[in-house]
Amino acid sequence: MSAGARAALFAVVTGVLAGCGGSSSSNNTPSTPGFYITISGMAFSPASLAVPPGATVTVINKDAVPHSVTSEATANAFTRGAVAGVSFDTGAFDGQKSFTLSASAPNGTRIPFYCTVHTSTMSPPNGTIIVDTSAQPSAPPGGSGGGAGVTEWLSRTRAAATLHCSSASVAR
Ligand SMILES: [Cu+2]
Repeated sequence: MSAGARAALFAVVTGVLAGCGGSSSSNNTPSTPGFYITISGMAFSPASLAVPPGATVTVINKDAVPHSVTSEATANAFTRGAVAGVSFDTGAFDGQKSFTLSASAPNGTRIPFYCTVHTSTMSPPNGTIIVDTSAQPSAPPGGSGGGAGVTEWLSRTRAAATLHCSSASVAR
């Protein structure tokens, strides 16, 4: 997505949400743009993600078994490690877990990560976090087993906001 399209999308979403004083979510599915890694079917998606220093990455485990997102010094090392002093580790978890990238992470650093539970049996076995000061958040992954398109996500957001507004006005 171009920066322009992204800015436009943000403006639309902000407008939709601002229309009735924000929106609340009743389930665990993330609803705001951010930095997401989904693990589903023993696979990391995306395999490489650009993240600005200091940003929080949310990892969503859709499998019935625990996984982790753990930094390593080199791909296929399968031991906890750091690159340029930057490390992270969700620990093995079910559901959802977040970690925050160091605010001092040097731009351009590429940090491989793996799953401590499944190591080489993951697909791919290693992912990569790329420190990028210009990286922008993306729409949250949605639906089952794959990322929903931004358009679908936007229409869901809009529907939720509309529902929220109309039920609020009925209550008055
Ligand atoms: Cu795993």
